[in-house]
Amino acid sequence: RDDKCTMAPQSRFDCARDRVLSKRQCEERGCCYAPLPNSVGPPWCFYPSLYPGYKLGPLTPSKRGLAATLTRAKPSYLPRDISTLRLEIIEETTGCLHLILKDPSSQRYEVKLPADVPKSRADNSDVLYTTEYQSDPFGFIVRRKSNGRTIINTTVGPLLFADQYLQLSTTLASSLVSGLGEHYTSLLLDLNWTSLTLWNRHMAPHAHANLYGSHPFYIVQEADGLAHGVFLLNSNAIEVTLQPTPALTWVSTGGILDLYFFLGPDPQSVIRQYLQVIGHPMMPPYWSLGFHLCRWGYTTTNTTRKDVQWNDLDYADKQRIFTFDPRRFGDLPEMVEEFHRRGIKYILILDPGISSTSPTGTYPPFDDGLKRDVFIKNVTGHILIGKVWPGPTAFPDFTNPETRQWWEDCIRGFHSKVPVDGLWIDMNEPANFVQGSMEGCPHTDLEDPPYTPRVVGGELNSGTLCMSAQQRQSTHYNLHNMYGLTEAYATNRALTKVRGKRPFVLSRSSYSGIGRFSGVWTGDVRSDWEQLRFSIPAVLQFSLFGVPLVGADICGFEGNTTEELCVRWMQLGAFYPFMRNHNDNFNAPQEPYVFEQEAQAAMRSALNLRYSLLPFLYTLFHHAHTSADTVARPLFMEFPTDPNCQTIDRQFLWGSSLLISPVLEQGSVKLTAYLPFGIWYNLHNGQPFYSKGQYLLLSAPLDTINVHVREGHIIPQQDPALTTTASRRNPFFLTVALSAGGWAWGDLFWDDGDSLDTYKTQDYCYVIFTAGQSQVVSDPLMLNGALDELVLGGLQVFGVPSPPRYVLANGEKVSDFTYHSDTKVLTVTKLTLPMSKVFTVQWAL
Ligand code: MIG
Repeated sequence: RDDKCTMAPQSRFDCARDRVLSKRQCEERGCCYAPLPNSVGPPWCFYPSLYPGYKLGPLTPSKRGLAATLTRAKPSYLPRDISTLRLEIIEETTGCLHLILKDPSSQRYEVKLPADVPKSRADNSDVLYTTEYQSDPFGFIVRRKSNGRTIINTTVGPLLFADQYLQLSTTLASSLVSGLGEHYTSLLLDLNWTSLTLWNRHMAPHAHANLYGSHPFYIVQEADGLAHGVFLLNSNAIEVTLQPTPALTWVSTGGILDLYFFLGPDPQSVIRQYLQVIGHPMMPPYWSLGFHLCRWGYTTTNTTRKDVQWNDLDYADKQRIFTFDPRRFGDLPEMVEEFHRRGIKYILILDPGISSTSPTGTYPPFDDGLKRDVFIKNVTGHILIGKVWPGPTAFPDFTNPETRQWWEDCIRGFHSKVPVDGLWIDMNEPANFVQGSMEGCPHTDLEDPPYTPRVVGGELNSGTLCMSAQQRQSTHYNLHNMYGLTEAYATNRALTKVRGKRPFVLSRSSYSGIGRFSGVWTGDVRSDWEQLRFSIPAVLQFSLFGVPLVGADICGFEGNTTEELCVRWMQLGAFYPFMRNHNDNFNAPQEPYVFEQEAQAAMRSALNLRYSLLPFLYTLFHHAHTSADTVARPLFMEFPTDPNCQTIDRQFLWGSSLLISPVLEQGSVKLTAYLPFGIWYNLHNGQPFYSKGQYLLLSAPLDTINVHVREGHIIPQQDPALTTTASRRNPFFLTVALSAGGWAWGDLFWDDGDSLDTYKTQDYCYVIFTAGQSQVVSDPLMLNGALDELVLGGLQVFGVPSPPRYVLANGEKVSDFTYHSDTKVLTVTKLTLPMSKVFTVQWAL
């Protein structure tokens, strides 16, 4: 017994995770007790090696893998322990292994992602993994076949499976772990005896708190540039404990253990394999990549009319959704029509809570909802009433198909008066100002489970609904983390049907797979420098989660911004895939136009830079949609074999070719930035840096954000304009960043920006650009309409070694070109080459 307890403190796995145990209680569990000087760090009560657990029965072949029965002789120390389990192992694809553990004798709750995820043809030849099993106590090991590396080893701790407590520990292949959002963390997670809870909560981003979304997925960077990922498809409250061994323990309060292992072998392939399970992100409308302006506190249409595209709750009559205040927003329909005439889009907020106290017959969303039985019920079968902005409210149950139909009808009715272009869905954790409901919650094991993960407020129903509340698919206890996802699906579907155009939805709460339906913003960030800095890992995490359309509230939401902070935030925000300046009620204004000339000029130049890059950004979204590529990309994903890139989260990439290095500190006019090996050209002037993979000191005066183009890439751009509607019609130009050998490649996806499923219906254009041997050539692979009448107006070629003697466009000499011998940039202007035809621009050295 004693030698079973002699492992190094680092290798201990906590046997008293669910409660504090005395020595006697610890030993009653059959665990080891060995106090340490510190109460933080390794546990005092821990499992001995080979702690008794499940025993593996014979492994029998199944259709695409193996299956077996697990049994345990003695129940564990947990209430309602499940002593027989069914194990299923499925070789889904070459890179994806799927392992399911469930109760064969009773149907437990299982996650069902909304709208079936399209399945691509599964190919499971030459799988990248091998598996091994320890039979008593049961454990499994997953290895990378190519090098034998252990990816997962669960024999280090016991498997526990009780009704409300499921636990599985594993070693980690390295300490470089990212994911497990949504939390306020750096891109790499802290493994020093920390824990992260996944439980959706209306909570301003701060450290050690469960925030708005849940994504039970992590990616591990292995030592040699390889990577793997793990997804636990489970929507119950989850706590993940990380320890420096390195190792990790999943604890879930319900459901089943449904685990996916993605073997990559490179980081981007891991994300692709994950997104094959949860779905690819939607293609956003082109206009949604423009600059969005919003605040809480545009209290009338007159103030909104300044320039704004969004309205917060201010529009609603008594804060009730699907109404608008007749006095302050009486001419809302006219305002939106006017926006549309000016090429501006309009979005407003919807909270899910439906006011339940309006006199009968005066508020159809509630009356109809009652009739159609769309609201979540409490345990006695009455509608659960909570409290949000309008006062007492009922909560739609979006797992019910009838609710989605009712929601569509509400949106259709409102849209016929106020033709919104998109919807912003807030408070959908769901947030509730009273705990559970106006009448509290019954005392049951759901409200007060045997183990409650560390959550803000201490109880699962803090700031939300009762756990015992009834939804169509299951209890709120099981479905809580899916509320935002199911609402996003219903909203996306409704907008699609009502408008017949590509929908735009922005959601605060999220769960795995929400990228199919919606973008996400990172909630109520504070207007300070620390939050500016942590917005980068926040955005990059959503890239890993398959939500490329993401951004933080530019200039900060809570508290007053300062001019300098707001300038720096607009510069960084110009490179959030979703760019919105949004402000809290009563705060000092932070629209670009309220600042001094110099600050305004800096903001304008950041906006112009973004608008000029929209064709490139849109093309990246196309690749995210069709190939599960990332848009805002961590450096490690693009340069996995460069150890310097493993930890970087103060810089990031757009796709594989633009490197963004923002200022994140007050008062700084320079910054140290890492440039991976190769030539990087300053996007502003074409100045090359020949990097050996090194840190450089870059100058960054207040009007500058550093952006570098990677050698070998061509960026399609357009002259910027005030709106996306106008900029889309401007001439294109290409930024050509030649490699040392004089080559470059780029592409452009283009369609009308607003129609549904253009990729599927083939109503798009796709053009490839190649540069080499002193020329740039276009190759239109697909030409369906949208590029007609658009022209290439010019190009800038970085890295042209000597002054060209002449320049030819489609074989004809052009006179409008310049060459800078100090930067080696060739600029050609005043071209009018049709984008829908093959073109060639040559220069003679
Ligand atoms: O309790 O609608 O995160 O963006 O402005 C606050 C008012 C409710 C929270 C959102 C924020 C929004 C605000 N909402």
